[in-house]
Amino acid sequence: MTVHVRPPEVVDLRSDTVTHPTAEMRAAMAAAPVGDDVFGDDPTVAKLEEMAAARMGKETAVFVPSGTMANLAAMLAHCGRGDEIILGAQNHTFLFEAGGTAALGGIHPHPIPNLPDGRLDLGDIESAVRADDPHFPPTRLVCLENSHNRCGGAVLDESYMASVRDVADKHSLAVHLDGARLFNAAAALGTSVAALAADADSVSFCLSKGLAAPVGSLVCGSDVFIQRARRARKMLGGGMRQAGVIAAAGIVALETMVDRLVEDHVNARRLAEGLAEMPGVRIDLDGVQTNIVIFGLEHDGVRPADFAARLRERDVWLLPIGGTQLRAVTHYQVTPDGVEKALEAARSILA
Ligand code: TLP
Repeated sequence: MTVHVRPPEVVDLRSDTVTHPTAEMRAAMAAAPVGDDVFGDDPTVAKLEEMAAARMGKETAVFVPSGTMANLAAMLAHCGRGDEIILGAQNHTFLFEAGGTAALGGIHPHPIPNLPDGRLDLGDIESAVRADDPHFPPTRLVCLENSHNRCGGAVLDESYMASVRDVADKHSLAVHLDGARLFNAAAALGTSVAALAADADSVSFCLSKGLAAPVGSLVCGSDVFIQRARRARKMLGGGMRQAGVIAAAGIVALETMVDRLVEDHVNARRLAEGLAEMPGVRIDLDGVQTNIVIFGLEHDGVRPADFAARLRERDVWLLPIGGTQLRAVTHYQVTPDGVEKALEAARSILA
């Protein structure tokens, strides 16, 4: 396998997952008190879980290695084999988690279209709920995503969450929120993550994206639910021993990296506005609400994959997606100067 060590001059817009831990995180990791967390002995993990639950306004939390495991553990805790979940066809849980709910949980995904702003139409959710009939899998769960990755980082607000809750209550369904970037959504909306998660039974969020910790996500919910998620984590091989070493970075992430996320949003907007002026670039500026910029490229001479390759030669890394689009994600290691460098490189290729 080729290892792509990132030289310092590179503007890495592939994802906010590429962020490196800060010096403060590394110091905290070195100093962290630890214990065997599967025995419940790790004080640093316990502290992180308490902080996470408090931030999300839930009773309890469990620390897991990744956002993918967080979502899967949550779904295993909500559903049994043969149950069905309603989720967006563009949701990360449906597209990019290796089909884990079906493959490992025996859970039947029922995808419905996402609106361009990441929402699921309430009527579509209701129509997707199965009647009580032996032909059908029982519907158990609705899964939402905020901010919505594939929908360009769009955010779901509290009133939308409340209306999904009403539909879910009407049909006795649970609601899981994939809040991998919920802190970005809260920053964009000027509200708290707890307010955005209030109408969800469970919420997952990632420390290793815009918050820049090296590893880790949390699932938050009621005590009873998290007990089940904890068992699911063990079954998935995610029970970790002296995990305080990585939880320590997560604590620093929550303490120091949340308030600065708005800087990433300002940088994403500048990037989007600059790109919008270039020939062939198709971008909905209103849709750029957080740190993700998804744009189309219809240029006579340059296809999206070539564009990405030529940017890479100029030390600007981003990802082509789906053949016709590209994605750029800002984060704490992308400075305003880095954005200008990316725009200059893009201009020189598309001119
Ligand atoms: N997203 C990654 C890739 O997998 C696409 C990225 O670069 O954006 N939920 C959402 C909304 C996500 O965007 C991701 C990661 C996850 C869950 C999974 O997190 P990890 O990568 O920690 O398993």
